[in-house]
Amino acid sequence: MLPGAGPDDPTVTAMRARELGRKSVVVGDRVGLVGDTSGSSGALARIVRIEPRRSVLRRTAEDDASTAEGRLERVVVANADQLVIVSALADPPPRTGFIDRCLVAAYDADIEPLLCLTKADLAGPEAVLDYYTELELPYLLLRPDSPLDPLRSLLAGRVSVLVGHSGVGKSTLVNRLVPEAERAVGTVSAIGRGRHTSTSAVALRLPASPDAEQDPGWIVDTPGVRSFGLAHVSAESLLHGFPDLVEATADCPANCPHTADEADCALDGWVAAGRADPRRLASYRRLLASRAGETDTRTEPDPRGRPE
Ligand SMILES: Nc1nc2c(ncn2[C@@H]2O[C@H](COP(=O)(O)OP(=O)(O)OP(=O)(O)O)[C@@H](O)[C@H]2O)c(=O)[nH]1
Ligand SMILES: [Mg+2]
Repeated sequence: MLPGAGPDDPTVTAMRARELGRKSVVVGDRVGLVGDTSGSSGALARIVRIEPRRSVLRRTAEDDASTAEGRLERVVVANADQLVIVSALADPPPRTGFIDRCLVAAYDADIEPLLCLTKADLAGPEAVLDYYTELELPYLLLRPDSPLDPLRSLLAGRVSVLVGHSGVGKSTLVNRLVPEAERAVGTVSAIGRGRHTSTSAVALRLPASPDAEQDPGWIVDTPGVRSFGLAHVSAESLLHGFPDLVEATADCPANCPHTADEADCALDGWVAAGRADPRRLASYRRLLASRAGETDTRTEPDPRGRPE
């Protein structure tokens, strides 16, 4: 969409120009165009420049930077202001380990998180919300008939990217917000996994509401992911995803690795004194261990103790 273009203006089709070299264009990029930008049928413009990115949301296939998969870094989206972490309350069940990873990625990329708990018609949010009580994490509960105004006002004026496991209802939500989007919606199999219905990320302009003057914003639907690898985030930055634990580390010895085998790590005393939830510390340490290649990142416990 061209700068200043309204929702009814034609979409311009453009291809990468040779000047770009090996730089890849990702969803959310602002680009410089030359050529036919009329948007008329058959018109083709060329992308000659990528503007500096305000934010870059990345993930790796795995956590361990010493493996090929861990080094394979993907830019999920550029220039996002808000990371909407979509988690179903059932079918598939919520995984706080996954949400924690998304929070780390959001803080690392300087993108504000918003937790959207979908399928509230199937299960209650208590277990998930209890786990996050010490964080000032904004959240919304959604069921198929929920009014969307609260969500729309949180999306207004910003670029928001939806992330979550397959089958949690990202595309369902996008279709409710942008009916013309007609994003394909899949079913969830008997074992509670989605079928990876969406296969590429797509940015959509949200429709303007008649009574609001504000820019309604943009939403990016992404394909479901199994995990959110964090090999690109330093051990120190991992802690930013755990604001409820950060304060305790002021009392740690210099260069404390914060691992369970570090006898002087102040995090144990902090949790023992009831100042943070022990499950949060366990989750942080699982991430630390997983970055060091010690554990399988795919076995995160369910907050309700249900095995995967
Ligand atoms: N009961 C219930 N079902 C829902 C809700 N939201 C979505 N679903 C169903 O969940 C299934 C998966 O929805 P999708 O929107 O395709 O999920 P997705 O997150 O886009 O999945 P991928 O594209 O595979 O990543 C569909 O059968 C939806 O109808 C909800 O609030 N309640
Ligand atoms: Mg989808």
